[in-house]
Amino acid sequence: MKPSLFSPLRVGALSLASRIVMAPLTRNRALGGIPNAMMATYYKQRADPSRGAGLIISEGTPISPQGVGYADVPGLYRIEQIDGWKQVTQAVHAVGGKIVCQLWHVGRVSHELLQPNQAAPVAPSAIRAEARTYLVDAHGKGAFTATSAPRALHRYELPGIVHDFAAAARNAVQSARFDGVEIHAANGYLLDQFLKSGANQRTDDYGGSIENRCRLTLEVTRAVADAVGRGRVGIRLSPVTPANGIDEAKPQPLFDHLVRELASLGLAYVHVIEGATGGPRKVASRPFDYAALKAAYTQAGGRGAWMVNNGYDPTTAKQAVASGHADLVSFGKAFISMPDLAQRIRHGGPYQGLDQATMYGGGEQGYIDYPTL
Ligand code: 8OZ
Repeated sequence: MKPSLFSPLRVGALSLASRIVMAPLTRNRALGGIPNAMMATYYKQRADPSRGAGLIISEGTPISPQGVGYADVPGLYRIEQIDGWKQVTQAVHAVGGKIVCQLWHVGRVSHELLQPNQAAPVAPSAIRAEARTYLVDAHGKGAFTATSAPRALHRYELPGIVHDFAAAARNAVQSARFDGVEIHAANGYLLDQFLKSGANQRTDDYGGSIENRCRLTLEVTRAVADAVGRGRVGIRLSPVTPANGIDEAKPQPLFDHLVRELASLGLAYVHVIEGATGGPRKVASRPFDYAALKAAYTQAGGRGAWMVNNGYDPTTAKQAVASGHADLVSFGKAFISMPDLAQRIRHGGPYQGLDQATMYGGGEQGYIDYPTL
């Protein structure tokens, strides 16, 4: 029988009740970078797999102070942050849910005011991102602001970044009790900056060839898999997104190579953003064959679940799973405005729209007050 959106699936070490995944969503409500009770409520509202998500991927979670690029995002490198996340995972598990933590280093998508000692953000090369970040002023008012000029990372700093990813993964699974982690290698952040030649002009063995540009992402993935077990690790990729000013002229051979290398690591899943993140599913200047990408992974022995994202609606999501295009589909904005999205899909609606004004920052409004059926 063909799988449906509502069929269970074993994903690495995790048993999921459905194929409906809540995508990672930055919400900027962790004051001072510490997860709070309001966040536990938000995730719990979406966690019951019979009505909400079969799997929740947390919002991007900085692995180190240097990895922070926005105000009020919840990190995972201080004891208070681990304790804050524990409340979240406990609330999710109490209703039978599953949650993995998205491990995030923003690289050049940051601002000096967010960095330790107000230093320049770090990047593969000293090339500024055509992007904006989100700052909060002394009065608590948030605003999008241009990113600061970055400095190029020294080669001797890279093992420290690999270490920070692995340490955060341990904090997530062993201390905060997440069911696993997702490595954020998408959307123009640090790992995507190393992958793509628009941001990576290095002349050492982390730049230039496809093999070299994939090196940091693969080192991070191996270290994280060693830290928490490969069955608890996923990775998120965005081959053609222009998010945060990132660009790659030849994405197909780059990502085909990357997923072939990932295939041998035995990960739980690969999560692919098709097209422009949160926008059009096609980027005219950057054609890409996602079926070929999946085939490259499978033919190289990849057995992880294949998760797709971006602009899916109930109809196209059902088709994606029934046709074998994907094993899992993640929904972002739909899960903000519909905590019981799975229930609504099962009943054919009604569907509830999103209030854009309350997406980033603020309090309970537009966060934990969306109604269920
Ligand atoms: C929107 C606003 C801030 C961050 C991503 C973590 O695009 C993000 C993000 C999205 O992956």
